[in-house]
Amino acid sequence: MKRLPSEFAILGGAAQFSEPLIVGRPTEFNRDRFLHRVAQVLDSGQLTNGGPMVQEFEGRLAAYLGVQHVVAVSNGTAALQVMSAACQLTGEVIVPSMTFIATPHALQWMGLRPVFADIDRHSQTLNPSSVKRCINAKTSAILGVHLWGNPCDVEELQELANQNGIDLLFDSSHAFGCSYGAQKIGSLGKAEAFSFHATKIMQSVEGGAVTTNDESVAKRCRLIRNFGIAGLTQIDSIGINAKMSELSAAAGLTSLESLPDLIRQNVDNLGHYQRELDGIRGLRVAISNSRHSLNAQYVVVCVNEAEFGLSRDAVLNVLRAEGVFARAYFVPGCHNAPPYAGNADHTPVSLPVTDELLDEVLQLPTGITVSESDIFQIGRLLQATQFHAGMLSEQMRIAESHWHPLDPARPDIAARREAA
Ligand code: T4K
Repeated sequence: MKRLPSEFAILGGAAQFSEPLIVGRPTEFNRDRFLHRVAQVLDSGQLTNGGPMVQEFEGRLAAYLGVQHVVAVSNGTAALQVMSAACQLTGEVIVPSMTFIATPHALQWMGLRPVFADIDRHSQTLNPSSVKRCINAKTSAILGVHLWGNPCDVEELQELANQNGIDLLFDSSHAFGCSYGAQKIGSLGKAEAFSFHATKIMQSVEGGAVTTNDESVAKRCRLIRNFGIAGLTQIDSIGINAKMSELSAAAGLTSLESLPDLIRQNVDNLGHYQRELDGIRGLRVAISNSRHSLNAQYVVVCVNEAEFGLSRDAVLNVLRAEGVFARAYFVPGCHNAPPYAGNADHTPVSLPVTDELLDEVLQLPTGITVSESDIFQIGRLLQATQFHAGMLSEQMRIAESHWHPLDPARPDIAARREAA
């Protein structure tokens, strides 16, 4: 326990963790099984273009998710784009601003207009009454994001979509392995898009998938991801190269096998965080409705500056100096980023909850490499930070910030990366 402000690493004390704990560290999977699959791919001579590994991966995903069609693609952004094209979206698509920038960028890149609606404070997913205010004659779809794995308010959004004759789609990049009530996420709405990026609980290094029970959407997705090619001498539509490689599918299959263990560890870690952070004034672990089961891949904490005594950004700096590389996803908020910032066409309604949460949330490290003892130490660190908040705030203003030696955000390390 840090007893004096001067013991905090941000003010020059020793860092709590010499080996940093990282949000987004790729999850380990069974190396032998992966290498065995890599050898199978190399032996087969089929490295990409819809080989047996991708087909097996799609089949296993469909069985796991309880959905009829899975179309594996090269990454989550491509999944969003292929899904939008296959659903023949036009004009405007309503999305939350509290999401990774890929959600609106994928649409904008397709010539669609992302329109930002506000979110619900508790689930941090689209607020149906805000969505309703964004719908107009140009709207072709609502694209909900199951943020942090919290399911959207599917029923209300589906009702809105039905009433207005528009599609309901989901960006499910955070929600692999999560459920909406008893139903696995992956078969909701017209279609869902997943990311299997290396930082995700279910990963294929780079990769993604569109999942759907709509056969015609699945068929169009398969065409679009492969240049619209339907046969050796037949091209049926416009398309792009969004294919998943056999090596990515080999990684994905291996990752899928370790998923139950990873979810178990993450859920345990979330419980440890709740216990250790309970009672720290101004901190709240954000968790969604208990009737849904989560993969707990993100541990999201809200910092109430007035109660805690330090802003979220100050807490982040204190933690990072100690070797706890927490993040503030998704600052600055998509509606504050180019090309959307300051454009009422993208933000026709106010986003008060989004703006509040963008100032409050941070994500703490979890996953298989984060132990109960690590979480105990992080809890103690946050407790001491709150206890010394006044002094820390004062001294952090005066003193030069000290960085963890391995922090990639350290100005000299960041500058070297930029130059390279
Ligand atoms: N929709 C949503 C809601 C999403 O969250 C995402 C992706 C997408 C769509 C698009 O899917 P993709 O097209 O990416 O498949 C990361 C990921 O790059 C991104 O995939 C993810 N969301 C987003 C939430 O997080 P950054 O900017 O945090 O990445 P980076 O490089 O800072 O890595 C995070 C930490 O992990 C770092 O401390 C380093 C560490 N790391 C990372 C990688 C890749 C490693 O230790 N090893 C690694 O190989 O974006």
